[in-house]
Amino acid sequence: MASPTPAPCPPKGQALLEAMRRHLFSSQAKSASLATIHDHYVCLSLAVRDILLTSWVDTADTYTSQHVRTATYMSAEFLLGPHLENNLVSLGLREEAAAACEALGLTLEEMLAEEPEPGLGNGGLGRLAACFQESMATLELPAIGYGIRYEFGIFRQQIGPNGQMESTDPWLARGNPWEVIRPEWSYPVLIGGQTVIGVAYDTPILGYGVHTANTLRLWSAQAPDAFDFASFNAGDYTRAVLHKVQSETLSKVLYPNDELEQGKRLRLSQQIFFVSCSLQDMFRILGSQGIPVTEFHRKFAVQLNDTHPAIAVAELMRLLIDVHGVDWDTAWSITTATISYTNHTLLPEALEAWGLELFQQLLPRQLQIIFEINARFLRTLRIRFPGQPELLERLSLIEEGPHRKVRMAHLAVVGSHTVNGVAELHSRLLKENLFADFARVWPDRFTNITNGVTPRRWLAVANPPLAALLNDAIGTDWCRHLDQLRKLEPLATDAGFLERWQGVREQAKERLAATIRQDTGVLVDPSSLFDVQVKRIHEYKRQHMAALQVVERYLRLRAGEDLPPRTVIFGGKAAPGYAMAKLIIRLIVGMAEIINIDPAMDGRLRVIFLPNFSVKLGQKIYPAVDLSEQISTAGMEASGTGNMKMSLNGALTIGTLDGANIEIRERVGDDNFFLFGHTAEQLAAINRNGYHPMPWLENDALAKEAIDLIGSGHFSEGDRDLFHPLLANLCSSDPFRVMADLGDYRRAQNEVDSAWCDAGRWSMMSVLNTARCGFFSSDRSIQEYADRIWKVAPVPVNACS
Ligand code: 26Q
Repeated sequence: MASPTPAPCPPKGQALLEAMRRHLFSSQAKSASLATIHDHYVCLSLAVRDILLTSWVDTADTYTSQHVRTATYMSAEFLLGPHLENNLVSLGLREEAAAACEALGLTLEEMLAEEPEPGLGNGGLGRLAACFQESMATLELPAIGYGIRYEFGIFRQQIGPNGQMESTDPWLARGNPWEVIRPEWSYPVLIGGQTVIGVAYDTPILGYGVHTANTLRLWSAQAPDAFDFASFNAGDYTRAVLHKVQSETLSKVLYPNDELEQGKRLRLSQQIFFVSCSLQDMFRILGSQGIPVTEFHRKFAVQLNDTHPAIAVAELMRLLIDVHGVDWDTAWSITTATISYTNHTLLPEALEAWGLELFQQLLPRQLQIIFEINARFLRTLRIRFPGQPELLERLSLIEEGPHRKVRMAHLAVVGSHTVNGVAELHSRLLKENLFADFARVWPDRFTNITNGVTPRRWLAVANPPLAALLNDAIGTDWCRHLDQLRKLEPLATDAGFLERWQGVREQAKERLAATIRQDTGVLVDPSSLFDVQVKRIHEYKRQHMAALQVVERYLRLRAGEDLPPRTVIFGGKAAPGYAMAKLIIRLIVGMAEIINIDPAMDGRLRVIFLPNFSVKLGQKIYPAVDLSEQISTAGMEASGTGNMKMSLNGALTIGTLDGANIEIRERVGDDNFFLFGHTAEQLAAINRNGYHPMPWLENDALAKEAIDLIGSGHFSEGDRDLFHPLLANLCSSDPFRVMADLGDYRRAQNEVDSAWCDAGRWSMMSVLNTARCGFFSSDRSIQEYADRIWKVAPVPVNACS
């Protein structure tokens, strides 16, 4: 039989194909006969890189020659996810790449699967930084992202019978075709009396459908060349090398804690390291353009992503005063005109505070500056609010007591012109609670900018069948102007369209079912309701409440109740030192083990814990979600962004009035959202009267039965002690008010079951969720930052080279 003729390669595909062949020889030094899949992945990436370099170089040229005002986004985390497919979509080359791969006997899917993802973030905050980079490029805004090039990103999670196990993420082990080292841009940073050098590594961030490619600049720590020359001369070679290794550990690993665990010396060193390098880089750019340092704030707007880079307030002061000879008052006006700060949490235990001794050891000059900022700040307060020493103590940059500490959030607020929260409720609570005193002092400093997600990665890349259906139904504008999704509304009652919608959703669910089978070995029914909670594991996010609900469902099914088939899918990492979060994973795994083999379930309940939730896995999960679980204790989730990704892809939400859920519900309509639970205000009132879970539990036979079943060892091979800490916590203090919301959660879940049984109505609600979610584009968030905070305008880039 004749071999099948290869598909004809389109012209651009032809160019990609030739570039791939060339790189196999010139970059990988191989012939086709020896090439591995990874070699081919590298070649395709390099071929794509060759194409995007034009935009990158032209963008840098344009920004330099036009002396543009520039936004810089400082973040300890950038959870980028894989680059290849995103870059292909931005360049409009996805089809061409698929054709080029085919011509080589490969598939684009295999290539994409080869790419290790840069997991340089923990969760929401890091992913937000990545979405924002992409939106800034798409909106043609001059912007630079500054962060740390961690050699090891967020740990890899494996799931065994005992729950989570961690292993390292050596994402750079096989090289990284997406970065360029810039050894000419490296800066010294003095930490604890020793100098560390930060070397720039640049990654291009392409805008969608424009010629702009901005830069993400990540710093890697290097010991200085003449490192510890003294001990080397003295013959202590080994000691010199050890010291060298020590200073290079600065950018070794991302701390895997979000919200919790503090006070680590290395963590503070990481913060000053990347902040100082970034600010020195800005001074270098200023100088190279002949702009005086007193114009710093006209050239740059600096956004602090939470308090992790808040040391920038003191470091910018230090550089202005000590290095550039500016006087204090001028330096302070420049600093506060430059910096703005985004807060991402209300949880008091998550607020960064560094012990004075540690600070003094590592950063004595910066501490001196902080004391001076504080002295001047308190002086003005004393005049404005005479006779209120408690107020001054509450506002001070220094927390008094036996262990005095620097409050980084206070430093950030005092050193910024604008402070924003990330959803309306969160921003209101910031003003009413966490920063209430500051809001009295500076009422106009506080504002809200609700988070968003990029529709390129979270719709066009993650869900090609949905993207194609949208293109067909409402044109292609939605990808740059997500509000255009509104045009879908009339189609929500169009039978023909709903059928195609169903088809798209089935495809996504079948794709996820295949992944589940691969990753867990469990077969799930793609026609069952996919009920999904993926996010970091945290008590305030209440995965344990969802787990209790699953146990209740199991009991009801065993008792013969007729409930529609559900597949309940969990995913997310627990901080390695967070015992309760790990126990919650252990519970879900134990439940899955028993429930998935129980013949009494008769295919009506499956429980899955998908290991190693990541950007890559998220791209497979979000499109396949029927029910989005957003069930945090009201007032605790600053915004959430997974909620937006799911709703955008047509999921219905079951959720509390927390974070951006409130705004999602307002937009999609209360008929298309399953609301339950106490509000933040109601919980505050309950707290004032003294909360106890027992009265709630005593009136709830089903909840008691579920808790007893867990306590009996049913999901732990007879071990009655394993889950004791979790159950005892729920029944005694229940800090996250699970028991207060459990009954109403069950009611809402019952409504979900009935709604699911009317497939036509469910589809209509699904369409309306997508149609009404355009607001949650990160383009809209970034437009707000640019207009209201940064005052940065677009600078279109033309092809010039
Ligand atoms: C702090 C000190 C020491 C070590 C680690 C940390 C640390 C690291 C990461 C503290 C917090 C984080 C991450 C926080 C985070 O992801 N917050 C989430 O931000 C999202 C984007 O705004 C919101 O949508 C989420 O609601 C919020 O939880």
